[in-house]
Order: sequence, then structure tokens, then C-alpha cells
Amino acid sequence: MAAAEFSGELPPVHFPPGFLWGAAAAAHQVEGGNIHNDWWAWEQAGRVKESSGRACEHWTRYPSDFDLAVSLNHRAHRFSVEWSRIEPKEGEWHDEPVQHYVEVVDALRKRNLEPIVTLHHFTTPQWIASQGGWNNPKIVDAFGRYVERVAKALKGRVRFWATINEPMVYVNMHYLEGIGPPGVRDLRQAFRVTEHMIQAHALAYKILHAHATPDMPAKVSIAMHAGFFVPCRPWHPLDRMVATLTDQVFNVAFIEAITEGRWIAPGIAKVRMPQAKGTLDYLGVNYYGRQFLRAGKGGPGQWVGQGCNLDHHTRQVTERTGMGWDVHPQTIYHILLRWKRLGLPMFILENGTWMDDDAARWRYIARHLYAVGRAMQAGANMLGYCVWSLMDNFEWAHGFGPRFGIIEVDYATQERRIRESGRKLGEVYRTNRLDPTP
Ligand code: IFM
Repeated sequence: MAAAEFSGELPPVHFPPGFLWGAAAAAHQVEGGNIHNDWWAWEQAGRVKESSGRACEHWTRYPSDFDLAVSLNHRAHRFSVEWSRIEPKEGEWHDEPVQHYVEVVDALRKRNLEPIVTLHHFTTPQWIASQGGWNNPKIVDAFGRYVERVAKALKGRVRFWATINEPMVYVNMHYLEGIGPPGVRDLRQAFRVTEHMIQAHALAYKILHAHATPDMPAKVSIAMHAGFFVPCRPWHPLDRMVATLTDQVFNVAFIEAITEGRWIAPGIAKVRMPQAKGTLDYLGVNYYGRQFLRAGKGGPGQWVGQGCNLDHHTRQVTERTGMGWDVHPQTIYHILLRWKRLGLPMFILENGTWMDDDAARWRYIARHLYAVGRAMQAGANMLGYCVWSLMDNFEWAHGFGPRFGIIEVDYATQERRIRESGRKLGEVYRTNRLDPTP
């Protein structure tokens, strides 16, 4: 889709009635007091500049936070369950947090918000992290036991599940870049962790389906971070090769494993993984921006080649977010048309930005959403759209500086203030209609 297709002369896009409009968040980023996971231990060890601490106190404030979402015409909400609250020590199961999440789901349903439940969003209980975490094959069954508890407790209450949030970002961040626990930079471990995540997803899929009920059939996916890798020097064959290979490992391999039951093992040889075949009911897509890659000695943080800080891309990269990420709404259109070939419905489980200027945030959201609408006109079967995020929150290694919320949080007082971007998005959610934004 060419940039001109975003011009003001274009017609509005319309979304179907029942489209699941919402926002997303994750336990450790908003709840506060998640003291039994590896991120907490990492924070306490001073490996990041700020600790998640009380975060947004969403653990207790969720009812009023959901009221705000309703006031903005939301119809869905994505949140994650914190494994380390339910099993803070190996084999020591706590019912109270399980009951809490049942109440969270009931609070959503009472407000006509469709719950979308993530089971792993970057945090892992410290007890298993200290035994090697996702690098230890034992984690697959351990994860299964936890999922079993959650599935039983939420039986008949939840339709949409995301087993693992952005598995490949998790692997990148924690096992290649080393900016999250355990802070490893090792390609071999990165592959092993990926393999365990595929197995854990497949097991969770079976458990969630076993607990589904006829009136609440399970729809299970991962939340896939849809990377879009661009050769830094488009004319350079090695840069092109690096971009293609990274796409293969980052985007294609996990999806092929959970649809076809084939996985690229260390050494890039295909191996069969029959238990994972067909374990995807819809595709959850997270999209933020493109990444530019170039040939060079593969360093920590990349599967192959090197990342590029975009500084010299003054022509291709016309706008950047507060995180320094590229802004390129057309890409979400191409991504959706690419994955349409799976023949599955898709759901944007995350899209949004941190911009100092809220008008720029709205422009980012509106342009991406418009591209989603155009993709739907071109045949992409979309279930809904969740903006990241309902409110400002703890952005992992970056602490509380980045503000992704459509609702501002004053961390000193825990006051919430709806941003203008949130109100404008709420109007789209109410009317199912969006005009193009130049
Ligand atoms: O905050 C994160 C989230 O946890 C996973 N997806 C990307 C977001 C913004 O960086």
C-alpha cells in the first residue's frame, strides 16, 4: 500500500458491528507488588533503573480502571495472569490469586468487556527461573500445571486466550540482548528457549480446549510480535539475506511450528514437532514498527547480522516514537495480508505508542487503525483491535519513563487522566468508523 493511500481524499473505513475494540495490559506492568517473579528479582538486584514497585496498583484498582475503559466505549480487554502469584514456590499453589482473576473476569463480563487472557507475559516465577527458567525443559510441564489451574478456574468464562506474549521478543530480550532476566546472550539457549515455548504453547492449547465448554469454545493463539525486517542497504545482497533469515527465524518458524508441526532446530535443520501442529485458532498480532538490519558480525541482540539505530535513514524513516522506533503504518497492512494466508481470523492484540505529544500518539494510532481497516477491505478477517495500552505502565528495562497509555497515570497519587487520544479512539470504538488521517 503506497503512502498516497493515506491521503485525505480517501473514504472512511467502517468496522463491522461486534468488532472487539479494547485495550491491552500485562500483570507485571500494571498490578504492582509482583514479588515472586524473575523480573522482580532482576529489579531488586539493581539490573534496571527502576523497580516496578506498586506500578499502577491495578491489582486493587481494576474495577475503576475497567469503568474508564467502558466510558471510552471499549468492548474487550486483554490482561495477563501472573503465574508467580498462583505458584510462588514450586508446588505451592495459592487459591486467593486464582479467585482474584475469576473476579477480574467477572468484573469485565459485568461491564460487557470481552476478556482476552494472556498466560505468560514476560515474567516467570523465580523458583523455576532459578532452575534455568525457559532453558530448562522442565518448564513445559510446569507451565502446563499452572495453565490447568487457570483453565479450570475460568472454565465457562473465557473464550480468547493468548498462551505466550511475543515469544520471539521474549527470547530476544532475555536470551539475546540480555536486557531482562536471566540476562543471557547466547544463540544456542535462544533456540532451546524457543523450542520450549513452542512445546508449552502446544500443551496449553490442549489444556484450554479440554476445559472449554460448548457455550464458551476456546479460541487460542499466541500474541505474535509481527516483526518487519528491512535491509538497511536495500541494494546490498548480504543485508537482504540478513533480513530474510531474521524474518524466517523471528516470524515464520514459530508460526510454522504451531500450524504445520515443523520447527527449525539449532543448526537450522527442520525437525518434526507433531504435538504442536494445528494449535492455533486465530492469530494474535502485535505491531509497533519496522526494524532495519545489516550484514556484519552477528552480535548480542540479533539472530543474524546487526540492528541499525535508524539515524542515517532520513528518507525511509520519516517519524520515530519516543522509544526511537520507526513509524510506518502501511506495514501493518502488509503484515495482515501476509498472514491472511493462514486462513485464520486475526486479532490485533497490541498496537500503540509512546509519544511526548499526545496529538502525535493519536496520529500514530489513527493511521495504523486506518491501515487495519484497509487490510480488512482487502480480505483480512479481523476480530478486533486492542490498543497498547489502557494506561501508562512499567516498560520493563525502560522503567516508568515511556508512557504508552491512552490514560495517563500520575504515579505519585495513582490518579488517572484520560488522554485526548483515548477519547478520540473511543469515538471510533463507538461509531465503528474512522476517517483517514493525513
Ligand atoms: O510494553 C510492551 C509489552 O509488554 C509487550 N509488547 C510491547 C509493549 C511496548 O514495548
